[in-house]
Amino acid sequence: MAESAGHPGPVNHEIQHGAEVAAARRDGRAIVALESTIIAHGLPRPDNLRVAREIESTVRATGAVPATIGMVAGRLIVGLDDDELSHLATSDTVAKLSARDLAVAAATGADGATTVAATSAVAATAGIGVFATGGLGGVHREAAQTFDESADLVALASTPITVVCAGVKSILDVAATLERLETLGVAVAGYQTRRFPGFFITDSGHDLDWAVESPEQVARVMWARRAQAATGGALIVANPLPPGEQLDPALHDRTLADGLARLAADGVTGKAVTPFLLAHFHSATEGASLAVNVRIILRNAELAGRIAVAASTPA
Ligand code: PSU
Ligand code: MN
Repeated sequence: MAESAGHPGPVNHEIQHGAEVAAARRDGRAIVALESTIIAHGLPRPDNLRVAREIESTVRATGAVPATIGMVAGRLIVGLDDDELSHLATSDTVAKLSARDLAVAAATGADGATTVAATSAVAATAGIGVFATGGLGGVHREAAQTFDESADLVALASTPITVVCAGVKSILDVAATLERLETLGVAVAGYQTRRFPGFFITDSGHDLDWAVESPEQVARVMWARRAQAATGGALIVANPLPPGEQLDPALHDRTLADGLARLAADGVTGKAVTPFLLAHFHSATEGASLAVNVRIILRNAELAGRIAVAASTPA
């Protein structure tokens, strides 16, 4: 059962905490926020529910508590329980919720999965400092004509949270996304690397100014940012897959070219673009990209758990 501060009136629009998260908050334990869009819209069924549970157990194994965020019947929940997680993983009427959609979805009693933008905003409001995902949204190819840039970028510009990811999805214009992150004041550091990862592939081909070497060092960055309070933006910890675990780069490039052609042919636009391309990868690579996608998320969950534990331990 979700727990909340309570509020008179028929519908409670406050953020509700799942039992495990509520207890972790009381005990001052490390918490890692997790998004639900990857579960509802990013990963194919039935693997999605199994993976959602695996992400949570990976976080628990580090000593941190997982808080998967999502909306069930208009209730915004930090720390979905297993029934709620199963519902979002299996229902056909789960909306994809960016930050702007949260209030409308709550007031209309919708079921929804939160993107990076929405998850980070809700996590920061709930006082959670670390969030793990697969790959961020960013600037789409053709954005110069379509203006399709993920709301993840602007959300991260004003949300004080550390996001562990494998870069941005390789379906995007990575160079343009890095430029926008710079403009928006979002800090980016490679985890044990100065190359920006390419999501399914280890190296996007772009250099980074900063590398962080350990969870403890990321915790020090978080403390320094809090002490300076100079900006309220996010810190991205870009965690690449080891080269031996990446999707074969040639297969990646072929699949992407084919997916982009189909996107144009089918006239897919807007928020359907990301799920369409991810689904194309998973079917065209006969599951190879899915296995890689799952590895990415689990590795990020593990690193995020270690960072959250380090950040909750006095220096
Ligand atoms: N990373 C993944 N799979 C996903 C996404 C990210 O490995 O499904 C989701 C995230 O929720 C991200 C969203 O916030 O895609 C971006 O969608 P859009 O490009 O429509 O903003
Ligand atoms: Mn978009």
